Amino acid sequence: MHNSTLKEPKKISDQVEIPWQERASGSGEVLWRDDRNPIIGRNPLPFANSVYNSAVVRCGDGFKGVFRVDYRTGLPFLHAGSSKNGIHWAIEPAQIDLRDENGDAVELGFAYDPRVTQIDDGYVVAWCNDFNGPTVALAFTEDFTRFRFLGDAFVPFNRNGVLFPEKINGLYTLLHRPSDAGHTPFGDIFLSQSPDLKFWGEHKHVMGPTEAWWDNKKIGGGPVPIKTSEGWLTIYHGVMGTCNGYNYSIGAALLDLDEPWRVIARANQYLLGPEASYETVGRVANVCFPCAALTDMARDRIAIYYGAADTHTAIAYGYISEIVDFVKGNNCIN
Ligand code: BMA
Repeated sequence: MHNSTLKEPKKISDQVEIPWQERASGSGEVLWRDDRNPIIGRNPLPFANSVYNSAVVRCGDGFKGVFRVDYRTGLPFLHAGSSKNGIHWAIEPAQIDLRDENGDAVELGFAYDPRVTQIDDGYVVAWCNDFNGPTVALAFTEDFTRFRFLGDAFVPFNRNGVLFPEKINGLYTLLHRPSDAGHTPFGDIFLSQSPDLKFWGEHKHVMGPTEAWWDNKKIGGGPVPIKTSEGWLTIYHGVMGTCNGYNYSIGAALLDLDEPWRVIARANQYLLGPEASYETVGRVANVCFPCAALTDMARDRIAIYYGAADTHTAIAYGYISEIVDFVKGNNCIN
């Protein structure tokens, strides 16, 4: 991937079936859980206590992913993984092979909450990186074997970097969430653009917490936005402050296709919040943290991958058109 030779995005293959289960009869939920959840449970690797807040994509005749792996030191790092069916994942025992432009290995202090975007002739990983404190870093890969470090997009502190799947007005477009060094008690989603994934500008404010209590503390981007006729369907996490701590739920909004810093509609309530035991019990209780979505546009299906209680990886399903209707029908934007 070089600026001068940018190619058209590859067509995402709809040949590989994404994971799917039908909504239980009688359920009125707009998102519903896979009954095999959590698909990744505690202690999935000998040196790791948990894998969660991770990103998966279609790739070849199956699926690939970049996973947040929390070591028993407490520090998180990124590992690649692969799957034939999107449910059973083989996670590499070693961290991703990250190299700089000279081919030298890049060592990270910590790395977490990856998102993966298919764009141009490969995939861009955005994650929260240690750069004298957390910020958003990017890497490019074609094969999930070798990753080229593209650098830190912003100075600290920042998290929740999510790259759009195509350039908008000729520029790469990244959602991100400026923050502080700790468990940030505030947070709005901003957007920045770049001609080359290196120099970022054209900064815009997208949206912040609302007065609805479910997301009154902070919000942050989730899976890669999905292009629909009604706008970019953007699934995000919204955080409520309670007397027992933060509560993370999954919300959705529609952003303008050409000017995605303009919010067309935003649901005034969450689509899925912590209820299941694997969401309410774990290292951090009451967390549903979406980082990826697989779509089957022909069949209107979405499978949302989310971290549960900072301990497990889980999947929820929905119909894309129903989510769009839910956002428009419960809109809180004038
Ligand atoms: C956020 C991030 C996420 C985590 C969430 C809940 O600040 O650290 O990785 O899932 O808190 O603990």
